[in-house]
Amino acid sequence: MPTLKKTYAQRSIDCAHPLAKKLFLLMENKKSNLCLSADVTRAEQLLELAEKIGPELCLLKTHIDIIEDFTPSLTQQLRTIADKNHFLIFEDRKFADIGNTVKNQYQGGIYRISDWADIINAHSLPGPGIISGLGEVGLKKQRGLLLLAEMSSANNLLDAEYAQKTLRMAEAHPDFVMGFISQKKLSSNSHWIYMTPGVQLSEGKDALGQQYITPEKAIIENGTDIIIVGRGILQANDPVIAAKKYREAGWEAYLTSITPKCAATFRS
Ligand code: 5IU
Repeated sequence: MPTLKKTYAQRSIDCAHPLAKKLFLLMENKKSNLCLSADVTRAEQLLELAEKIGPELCLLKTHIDIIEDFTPSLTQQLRTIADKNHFLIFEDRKFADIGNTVKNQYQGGIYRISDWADIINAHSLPGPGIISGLGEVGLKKQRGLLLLAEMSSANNLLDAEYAQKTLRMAEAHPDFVMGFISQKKLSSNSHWIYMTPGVQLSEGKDALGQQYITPEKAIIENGTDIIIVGRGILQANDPVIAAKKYREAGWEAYLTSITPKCAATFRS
C-alpha cells in the first residue's frame, strides 16, 4: 500500500514556485485534477471545448501546431476563457533543442507561446541549458516548466536512470521547473507536481504505441497528481459527460490517496 499523501493545499505551502502554488490551490478549490488534452485541429473546436469542458478542468493542454486555421486571436480568446473558467493552459510543445533555439521557439514564431501558455514542457535530453534558455523567457512572466521524465508510449527510451537524472536537473532549477510529465512519482519532495498522460477509464493501448492506465493506478498506486485525458473524452458520445466522469474518478482517487481524516472532511 503506498504511503498517504498530503493534500494539494498542504503542498501549496511546501512549494516556492508561484505557479505550482497557484495550481495546487486551484485544484483544491475547484476539486479537479483533470487536464483535458484538447487535440483538435480547428480553432472553433478548441474554443468550444474550452468553453464547455473548462468548468471541469484544472488544466487544458494544447498542441497549438496542429491547428489548421491558427491566428493570434485564437490564443487570446483561449486565454480569456481560461481566466473566466479558472483553469491554466499547458502547451505540450516538448522543447528539445539547445537553450538559444528553444528560447526563440518559446517567445517567437507565429505562436508566441510564452504570451499565453502558463505551462510548457521540455525534454531533459539536451541537458540543463534547455531550462536556462526557456527560463530566460518564462521566469519574468511567472510561467512554469515541466520536464519529461517518463513517457506513456510502448518501448520508449526514457528508462529509470534517465528519469532520475531528469529529477536531478529539476532539483537544480526549482525556480522555473514545477514538476514532471511522468507515469509515477519520482521524489519524496512534495512540492513537485506530476502530470500523467496515457489515462483512460480502463487499461489498454491504441494502434500506435500509446498505453493507458486508469486514474486510480496513476494517482493512488503510482502517486501522481494530474490525469491528462484526450481521446477518452474527445471520442466519447458526449464529451462533457465523459469529462465529468474523469473528473470524478480523478478526484475520488485523490481523496483515497490523502489521509482518511482529510478525505472525510472533503466528502462531508
Ligand atoms: N502525451 C502522451 N504520452 C506522453 C506524453 C504526452 O500521450 O508520454 I510526454 C500526450 C499526447 C496526447 C495526449 O496529446 O498526451 C494523450 O492523448 P490520448 O489520451 O488521446 O491518448
